[in-house]
Amino acid sequence: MKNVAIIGLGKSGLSASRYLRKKGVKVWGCDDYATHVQTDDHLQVVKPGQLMKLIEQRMFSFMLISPGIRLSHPLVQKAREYGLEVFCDIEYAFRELEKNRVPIFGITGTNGKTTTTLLVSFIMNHAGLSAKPVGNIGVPLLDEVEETNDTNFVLELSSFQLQTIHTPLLQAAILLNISPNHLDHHSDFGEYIRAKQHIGNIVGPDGTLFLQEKAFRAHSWEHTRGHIVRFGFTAACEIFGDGQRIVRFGVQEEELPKALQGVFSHDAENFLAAYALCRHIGISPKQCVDAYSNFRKPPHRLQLVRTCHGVSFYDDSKATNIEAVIRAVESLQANIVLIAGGVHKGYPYYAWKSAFEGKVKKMFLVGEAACHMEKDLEGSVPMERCSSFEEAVLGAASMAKSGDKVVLSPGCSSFDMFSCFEDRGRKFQELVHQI
Ligand code: UMA
Repeated sequence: MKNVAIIGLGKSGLSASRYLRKKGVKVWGCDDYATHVQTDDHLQVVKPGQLMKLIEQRMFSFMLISPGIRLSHPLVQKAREYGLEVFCDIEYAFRELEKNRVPIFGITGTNGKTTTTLLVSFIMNHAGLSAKPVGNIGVPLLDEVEETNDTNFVLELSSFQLQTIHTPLLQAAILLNISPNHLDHHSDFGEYIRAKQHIGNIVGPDGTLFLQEKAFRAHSWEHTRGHIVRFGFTAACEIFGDGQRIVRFGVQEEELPKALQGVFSHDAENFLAAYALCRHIGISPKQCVDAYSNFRKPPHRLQLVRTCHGVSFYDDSKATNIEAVIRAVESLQANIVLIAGGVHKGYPYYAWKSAFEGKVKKMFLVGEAACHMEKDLEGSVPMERCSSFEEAVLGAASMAKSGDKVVLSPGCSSFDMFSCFEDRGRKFQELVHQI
């Protein structure tokens, strides 16, 4: 019987374990923190020290790591020292799917990847193609791998996952944008950039990488395997929106969806990326544009929750990095009361200084990031540190005047106070409805 080690027994680890069980493989699982996973016939849960010994005894055929496991993790280091192959559940799924010739489209970027993954799937479904959003969106790919898959997989990929995917199986891919994020996980910004760029190397032969114009200009792409097609807002791009129409390879195609005409926002950019990919596989311009008018963004993305006494409350809990908060502030008119903070990810907040000028009237800060924000933004915007999330929301609500916007756009992860960003957003909405 084959033996495989899995590190991290969360969503990805348990999904891989279920899949391997069906193949008759014995799984040895290990988690540094979780205590809820029980040993059964096919999953033997062991302590890190025991797993270390089993690696030394050359017990395993390979090691699967969950996305949240750093490559510097001692078990990963040990595995590599013993020549054991280490990769994530998606790489394993790719190896399984390689023979099936299933169309897989990869989507990554610092911001907008979940929305774009859903949008691409939505347009495909609208055009009569079967499509399933999978991956970082919360659906482990291995859960969907079957003997005969007859769907298009639209695969959201994080930088964590990209680091250990090598099989070039993507039919096409989108890279939406790159800005500093996850510096608590990656050794530096350079490593994060390389992980994101790597999506261009896992497209198959003749595969295309649809690349944001700004990212194209900011980084070097000479080693990218995929054929690069740029999308954006200028005529330098193969696919661009001029505020009115979409131009593709020099041909004026459909008018932009009404909601995106005259705007050059990240929503418009996400749409152009989805449009580029969907046109690439033969979906008509009209079908892409028509689908967009029925598409609803997932919650917690600058979602208007309620307007009360002239104050609008926005839930942007998904904004877990610097750039996402800047986008939120740019999208709204002045007089913003901003609730920010949570788990500090290791980057400075200086970029907010100029972005907030004349727009953000006060910040209410929570979590361990609060002291870093106070230090980095000193003298630029009034700030108040709060001892709880409730205190921040109620404080922001009570100071806001008619015409103001109270915005939860944390710029940080939520794990110090919540189980996930959705949980934080739900709590915000609940408090807002009580006001
Ligand atoms: N763990 C350890 N040691 C460590 C770190 C983690 O043992 O050093 C254990 C934890 O105790 C936990 C398990 O590993 O039990 C969790 O593994 P994980 O953090 O890799 O999370 P999963 O539950 O497998 O979920 C992952 C993605 N999570 C992360 O990348 C952090 C989910 O993305 C994804 O939906 C899921 O796989 C299915 O593909 C979430 C996410 O936050 C949404 N992604 C980040 C983002 O979008 O910014 C990258």
